[in-house]
Amino acid sequence: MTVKIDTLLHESRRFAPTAEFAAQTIATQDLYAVSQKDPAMFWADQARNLLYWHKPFTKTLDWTNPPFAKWFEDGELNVAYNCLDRHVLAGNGDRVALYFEGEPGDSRSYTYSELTTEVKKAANVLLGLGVTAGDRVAVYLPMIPEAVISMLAIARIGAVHSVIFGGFSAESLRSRIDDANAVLVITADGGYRKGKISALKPAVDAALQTNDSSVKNVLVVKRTGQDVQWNDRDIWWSDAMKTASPEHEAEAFPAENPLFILYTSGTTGAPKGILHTSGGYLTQNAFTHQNVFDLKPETDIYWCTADVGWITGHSYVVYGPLANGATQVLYEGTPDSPHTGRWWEIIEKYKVSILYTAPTAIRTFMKLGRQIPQKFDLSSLRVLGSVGEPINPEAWMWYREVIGSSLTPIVDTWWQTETGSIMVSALAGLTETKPGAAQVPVPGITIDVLDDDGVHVGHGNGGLLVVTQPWPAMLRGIWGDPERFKETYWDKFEGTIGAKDGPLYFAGDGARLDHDGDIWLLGRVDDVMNVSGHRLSTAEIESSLVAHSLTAEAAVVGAADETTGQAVVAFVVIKFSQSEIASHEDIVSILRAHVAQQIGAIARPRDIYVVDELPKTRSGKIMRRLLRDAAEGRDVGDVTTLADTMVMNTITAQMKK
Ligand code: 6R9
Repeated sequence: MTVKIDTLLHESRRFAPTAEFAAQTIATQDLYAVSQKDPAMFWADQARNLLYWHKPFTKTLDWTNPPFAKWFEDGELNVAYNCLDRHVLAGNGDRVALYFEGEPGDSRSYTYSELTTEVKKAANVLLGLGVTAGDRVAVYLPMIPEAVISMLAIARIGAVHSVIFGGFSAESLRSRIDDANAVLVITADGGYRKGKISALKPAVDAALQTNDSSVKNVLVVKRTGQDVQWNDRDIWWSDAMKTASPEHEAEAFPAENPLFILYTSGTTGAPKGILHTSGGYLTQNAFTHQNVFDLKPETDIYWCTADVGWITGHSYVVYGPLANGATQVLYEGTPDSPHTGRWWEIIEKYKVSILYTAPTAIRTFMKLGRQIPQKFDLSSLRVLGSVGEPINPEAWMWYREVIGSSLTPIVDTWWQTETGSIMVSALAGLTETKPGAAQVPVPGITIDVLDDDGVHVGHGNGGLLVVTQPWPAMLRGIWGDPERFKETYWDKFEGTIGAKDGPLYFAGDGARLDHDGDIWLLGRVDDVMNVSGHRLSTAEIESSLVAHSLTAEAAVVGAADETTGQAVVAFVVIKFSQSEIASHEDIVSILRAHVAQQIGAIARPRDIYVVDELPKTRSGKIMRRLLRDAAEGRDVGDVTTLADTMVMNTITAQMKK
């Protein structure tokens, strides 16, 4: 939900951590003082303290060729070794790494020793299939332990994973596999979602139908036991693992070795493959996971509800927590299966102490009512986190009062697929929090809010959020497209006053500084929507709609939605030749299904309005702003720049039909 600017400055509630909490917290105020003196040196210290380096680095940061940064360049490490073996060697092999809870209620757990063995075996399976360092491997799995095992096994041998969210369609899967030239796909027969079995393998089969695919093999995890089509290239995961050796020595790779590609929506049609590398990424994730959440790996039970198909799952299910030796819960299903108290039941069962989730989930629970969580014992919770979109103060307060017994600190963490790690957030034991504000850059990160000319906006004003200095977990580029990388993130402020000390990273988010200088996020400033914390591009959905033979033209907007933050609303003009053939209802359901099939169910428009014409400027640009007004039920704003000023009247009349 986009926070309304004018209400922000009136938010006067403040919540300091209790004295008891503050007394035992890991983070110290010192972190800010030290990091401000020399951020790069601060990160070098963190890298040395938090990670094991097979070969220590002597160079910290190379920013001589911006925006291409290199961190800890001459150092060597193995990411999986850092997440696994070293904890076992330190005597923590019996600590539980994962408590897995399947949606139908099955559960299993893995200690750090067991997880290490599984990953070693999986690494040997990959090597046996001819996967070598630098190769790309696509992972298309439900939220099951094998997803974590696969990612770590790929990292262990120096290959690059590209995890594709299980909700994406065959079409989306194909384009991502092709863009990265993946040699292997790891998938499952299916998974459990919303009380049903959902299939995954058929999408892989469809994506690989063309014979020119770079994919040589498909490893298939048996999760549901449903029937699957079988091809020569397919191998059952369990067969391969049964005969794989549990011995595998982790080899060291350079700190800048690519770790993964993760596709995310941009302002234009094709998703961007965001590239992350190893040493810097792992450093910032270990640091933020420890200090933002006040993680005590010996005693905490941590649960991040994100799917590994998103960046939050990469950084705060896999890499941050495991690098820190945390014990965590991994849950396969949806919050309401088989009943609406499922999450709270899991928290009670495992005595979860740190919960990290998204505002859209919190708002859904708010609507269902507090009596549901109140039936469970949530007293183990001591830190609550939020991520994915701005959290409105009302949801923040509910989260704290109902889930956090009016006691727990809430950390609202702002970051992106591109930033790799948390950038702006309170630190649980240190910061006096404000409902609705992400507040302060984490130590080592420098953030500013600027106007279009690159001028700092000053307290009490709004502008655009920028990162002013390189940071360890920053994206290293867009896979195969260095130009787009520069253009999207670095060109915006080039040559402005603000950029005199170096290039500025443009995040695409609006922000406001309050009277204390604290940061409030205001939502995207571009054509990227945020639906339930997931990024979707207007352009991508529009191009899917116009790809259908019924459609002549389409415009998509993100309209405010009480539960999902924003919802996809589409306006379509039907081809004249088709307009007599199908009824409105048919058109709407055909097109909704079409988008779901082409992109994935998350992109399926909430509403589709069939209209005669779209509002356009004289130069032919669609004025989405007016459509958003209409979709949100507001009076339509200034129409004077429209070629036909009456068109919005016709559209609003047609929407009522
Ligand atoms: C981690 C993640 C990134 C976009 C980002 C912003 C929005 C994320 C937020 C937030 C306000 C927060 N966003 N966290 N807005 N407050 N705490 O979500 O990555 O999927 O790449 O989305 O999400 O608009 O630009 P990603």
